Amino acid sequence: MADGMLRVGVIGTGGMGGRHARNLAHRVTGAKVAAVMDADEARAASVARECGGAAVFRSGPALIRDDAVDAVLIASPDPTHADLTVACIEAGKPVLCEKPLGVGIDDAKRVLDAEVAAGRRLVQVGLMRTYDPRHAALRQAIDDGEIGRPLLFRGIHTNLRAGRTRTAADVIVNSAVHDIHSARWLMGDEVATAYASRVGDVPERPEATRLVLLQLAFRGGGLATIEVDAGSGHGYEVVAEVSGEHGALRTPSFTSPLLRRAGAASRAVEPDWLERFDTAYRIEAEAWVRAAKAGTAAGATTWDGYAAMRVADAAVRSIASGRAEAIPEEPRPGLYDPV
Ligand code: ISE
Repeated sequence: MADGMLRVGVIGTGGMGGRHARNLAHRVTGAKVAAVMDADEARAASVARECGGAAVFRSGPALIRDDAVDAVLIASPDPTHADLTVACIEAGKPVLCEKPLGVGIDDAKRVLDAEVAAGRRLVQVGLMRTYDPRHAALRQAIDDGEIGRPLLFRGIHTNLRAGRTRTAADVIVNSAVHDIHSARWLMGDEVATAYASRVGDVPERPEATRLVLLQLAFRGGGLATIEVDAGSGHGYEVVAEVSGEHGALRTPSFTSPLLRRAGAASRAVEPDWLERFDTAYRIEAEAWVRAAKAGTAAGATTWDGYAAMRVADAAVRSIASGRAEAIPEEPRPGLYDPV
């Protein structure tokens, strides 16, 4: 670490990685972007310039190994997450890996096994909703006993448009995984069974999925429903609601003011997660940098990423089987005991 600054290497400089890189360079104290890598070299070079002249790498593993990189942020496509995160663990470098921890349960398990074998927490998973002030306020109210024991989590998650063709597995593993994490965190429990159903998108492409609905049952008796609309057309919205024994909580959906005009009242809806969760991404990166410099770890753990993936995996199996799928109990490795 030069000048007390954490030298971060960013792998993947598209929408999400570019935002992380700019946050680290300009909005987070104690870190600088030392290196970047992207399959699109011109894009990497342009982000490197915006971040004060970071070195541009052609390969993720080479960036991870470089002595001028203290810690790594991974925001490349989902299929690369597990291998790159395992490489960071093997190099002994702290890593913030975007969710999900790969494209399926085998990927997530590989990362879990590698970190447990290393015997120390190096991985933070980009399940960042715990850093969103609107979600954190719900958790605080639950901790303060405002609603008693949580009984039901309801998550609504809409994307503006699907863009590419999204299968049910893709919508569940890439998008619903956030809401699964929120449900575990806000209910304070692990999921026992998952039932999932879907609505198709366009008849010409039967695998294309517009919407998924998940119904989860927790070990302690609580329930959750999660809806993800992959192409709502109206905007990006994430709502979390928890009903408890004697009260209910709901995150406010919008930050925009209520506009009354021409005989109508309306509110603008954010177009995407970069806007809706702008604050959360900054706070998440601050927490990661602080922890990496202190030799500790913060945020969602590999266990959280793995546990969310196990639920996602059961939901994907449920789409195929048409039945609720069980998630057998699995002991959490001691490495992830709360401190
Ligand atoms: C995207 O990858 C994200 O991480 C967003 O937070 C999520 O809401 C979106 O659905 C995903 O595709």
